[in-house]
Amino acid sequence: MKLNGWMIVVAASLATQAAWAANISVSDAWARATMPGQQVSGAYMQLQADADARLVSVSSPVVPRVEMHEMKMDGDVMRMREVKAIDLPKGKTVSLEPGGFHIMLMNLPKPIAAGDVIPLILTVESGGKQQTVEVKAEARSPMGSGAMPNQPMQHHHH
Ligand SMILES: [Cu+2]
Repeated sequence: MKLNGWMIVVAASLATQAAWAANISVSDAWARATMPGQQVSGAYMQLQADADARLVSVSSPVVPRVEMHEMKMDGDVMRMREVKAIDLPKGKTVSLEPGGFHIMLMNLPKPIAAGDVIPLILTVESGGKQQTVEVKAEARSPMGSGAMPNQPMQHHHH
């Protein structure tokens, strides 16, 4: 299946949508292709919920460890930290992007090549209930994006 840059993925579970479920739209999901030997990468997308919701966890069948991170400038150093949840306020487009909130793909067993499709399972909480949203993120080459400096990032876990 060929994925184009702009796509909408809606949870399969929404076919039997209960009254409480938030409708989650996901667009422009992509992951960063890696260099040989690089075991960490990032995934990015835009999310919109039609009810107040929170992204509470992300997993992937092909990535051993997935975390949600926030990147912020601390003085002149860019730092990342893990966050427990990312708020998805009703009707607002929330961007997971280089330099902000992002999904961290860790302990990668093999490199991610441009064009690879990384399946991600988002767990979203809304109205006290949880639902999952399946997203397919297509890998893009770091050369093509140029949005993140090609240097090691400092991770701070609290
Ligand atoms: Cu990170």
